[in-house]
Amino acid sequence: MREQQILVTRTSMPAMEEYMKEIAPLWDSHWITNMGVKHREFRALLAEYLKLKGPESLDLLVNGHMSLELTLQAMDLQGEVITTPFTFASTTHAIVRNGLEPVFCDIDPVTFTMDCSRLEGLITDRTCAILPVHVFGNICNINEIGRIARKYELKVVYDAAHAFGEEVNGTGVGNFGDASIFSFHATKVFNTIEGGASCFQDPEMGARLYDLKNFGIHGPDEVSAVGANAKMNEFCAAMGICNLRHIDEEIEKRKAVDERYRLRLEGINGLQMKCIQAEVKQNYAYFPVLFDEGEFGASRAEVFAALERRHVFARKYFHPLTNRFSAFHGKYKDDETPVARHVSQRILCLPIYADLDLETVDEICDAVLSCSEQGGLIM
Ligand code: T4K
Repeated sequence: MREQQILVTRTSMPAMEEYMKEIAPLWDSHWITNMGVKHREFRALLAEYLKLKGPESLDLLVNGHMSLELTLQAMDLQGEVITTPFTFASTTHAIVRNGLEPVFCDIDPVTFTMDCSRLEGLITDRTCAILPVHVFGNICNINEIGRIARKYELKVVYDAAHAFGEEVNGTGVGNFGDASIFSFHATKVFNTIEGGASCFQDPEMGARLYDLKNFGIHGPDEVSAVGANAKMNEFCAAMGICNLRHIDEEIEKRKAVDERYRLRLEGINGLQMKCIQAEVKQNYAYFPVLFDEGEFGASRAEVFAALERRHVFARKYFHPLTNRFSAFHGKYKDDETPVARHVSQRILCLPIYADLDLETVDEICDAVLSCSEQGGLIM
């Protein structure tokens, strides 16, 4: 059996020489942070790639989480924020760390994004914003969320950590809502080692965000706001510049992995694959699969163990739901989000990354199918 472990993802990196060439000028300038040349260049390139109005519509930050936390802070919100519990810790923590109250909306059983039919029922006179997540790169119902937000005069901040480079009918996802944040973490489709960005519509909000990421400093003699430090440094920006050159190629390779999974797992009873949204240009960030034990013939735990025996480490993104975190000491309940609970108990993200070869994808599919009577002959 293969000795090498197959993990849920593997960081995409440029050739070492390419990165060395990109960072070499930093040894001449000795300017390695505080919005230097690489930061400015990367910001402009990124705005173009993401199809934003221009570089002034986005800011670069130290990671996805701080992009989200400081974006909420820059909006000066108070009260309740409607969000989803089917997400990474960051989404809920960004709300709570701003002194805001998360209100959990259930999710759609197909896209796993916020179920908009439940949204209006959760709005109170304390609601100030909606924070939906384009989870796994599945795009939320942006039209319905926009309609409801306008009706009740609520802010909308999208957690687009998983949706880098995606488009809906040709519009870059960073253009939706009042703001959207991206994560450029090592585990993402596109990385800057650690990093993130916030895209926004209101330049005044953008200026407050800039203050929050750079101590409110406006020159050697002027500090006009109380901010933190969440700037992207020059080495991370340089990594972004390199990785952006190869991103389309990387996404194409991921697409081939996605297609192989679909070819092998299509039509298996009790196995639900990531949905396809016809209007979305996808990035193939994740390959989530939902197992219905009754119909498939094996539980999520059994599939997980079968993969593990073959040194394949799938991940239970996202389990537990954030409204089940012990950090909240039972304050929130997952029985108010039964669909999210159902999905969270059955989901497994199978490995997907640009360099994953199709033979290994076949091995993974064989292992999954071997758990079910439907694939019982495959060992
Ligand atoms: N919103 C959402 C919806 C998010 O999913 C995230 C992050 C955020 C906001 C916040 O963005 P950041 O502040 O992180 O930029 C990982 C990531 O750390 C996290 O970025 C990501 N979501 C989350 C879904 O996944 P873990 O705890 O699962 O990571 P870890 O260390 O177990 O890594 C997973 C796999 O990735 C490893 O098995 C192998 C591979 N890997 C990992 C690292 C660190 C690499 O190939 N290279 C690496 O350097 O959280």
